[in-house]
Amino acid sequence: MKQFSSKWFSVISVTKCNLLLYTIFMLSFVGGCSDSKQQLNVFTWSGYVSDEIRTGFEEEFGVKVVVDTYGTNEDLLAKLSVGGTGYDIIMPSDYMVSIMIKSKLLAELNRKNIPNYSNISPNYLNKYFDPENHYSVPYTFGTAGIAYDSSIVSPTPDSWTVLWDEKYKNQFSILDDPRETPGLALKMLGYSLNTTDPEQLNQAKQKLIEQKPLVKQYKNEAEELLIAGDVVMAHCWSGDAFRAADKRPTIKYVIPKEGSSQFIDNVCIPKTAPHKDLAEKFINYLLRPEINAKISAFTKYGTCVPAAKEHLPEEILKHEYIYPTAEVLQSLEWIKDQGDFTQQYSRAWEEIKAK
Ligand code: N2P
Repeated sequence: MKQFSSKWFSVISVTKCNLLLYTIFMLSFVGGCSDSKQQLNVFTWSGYVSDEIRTGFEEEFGVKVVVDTYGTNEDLLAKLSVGGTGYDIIMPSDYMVSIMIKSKLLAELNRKNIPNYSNISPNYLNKYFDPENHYSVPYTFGTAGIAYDSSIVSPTPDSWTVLWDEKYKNQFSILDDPRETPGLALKMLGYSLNTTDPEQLNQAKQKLIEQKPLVKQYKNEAEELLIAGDVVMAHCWSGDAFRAADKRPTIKYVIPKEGSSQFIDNVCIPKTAPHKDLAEKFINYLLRPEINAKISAFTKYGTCVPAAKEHLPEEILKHEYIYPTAEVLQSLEWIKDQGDFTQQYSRAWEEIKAK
């Protein structure tokens, strides 16, 4: 009897043990499932996709979103040109959309999968860089200008020439960008930032070489530098200036009187995207008015979705530089794809940096 019961006991233990193994197996399977969730790979500018936007999409669609960042359109192009990056979503600016269309790097969007496309204001559609928006959907728009700490920089800067003032030696940063940076010197000299005149570009290059000993840092993510007080001025993109001003209210932004650049950044899907369907769902999500409002509030750039404005505070809607006045708009140029001459810009910028 004793023997019998112990036999039964061991049978029960084996069963228990199996149950335990089975449970472990099932748990690891479930864990495995979570790892094999579909993944959306986003490649974008820093400060463009907030954790809230990312996790909101992850939770609603049961997927994982991974966000990587780049600093210039040219870095994005270089990465994409080598192919097979695994990226599903990218956010090139206007002129880069046109370069990428010509280079056949973008997938055509299936508008049927993006019903919220109809939320976009026609003001931001059918632009020269993608005349029928077959490949791009506008994300945000902004400008480049000068952010400055108004408690230190005086008088209030109104010209690009302040970035050549010895007084601010080692106290300002300049964008590290083969189009924006020569562009600022061209504007200061009174030329178009799209010049194809080698002599004008050469003058701009000399100016930037002359400026170099005064520059603390060439950097595209100026926000942190401004907040930390590492610089008192920055040639930067408007959103970065306004985000810095949130944390350090003495930071102000100005578009110099000689004029500057403006951009629309766009959401596109690379031709090599592994998850095109999911990418279109993501684009559709970004175009929901309440989501688009969150994007504008976070990035401090303008919204292309009029219905998003209902969810935005006055201080953003009335912001003189987020929605520039007609006078400021007149002084702004879009950076254009200058075909073969584009290389001259990149070369000039490399030469300046190598000095
Ligand atoms: C980065 C914003 C960059 C926009 N914070 C430039 N197109």
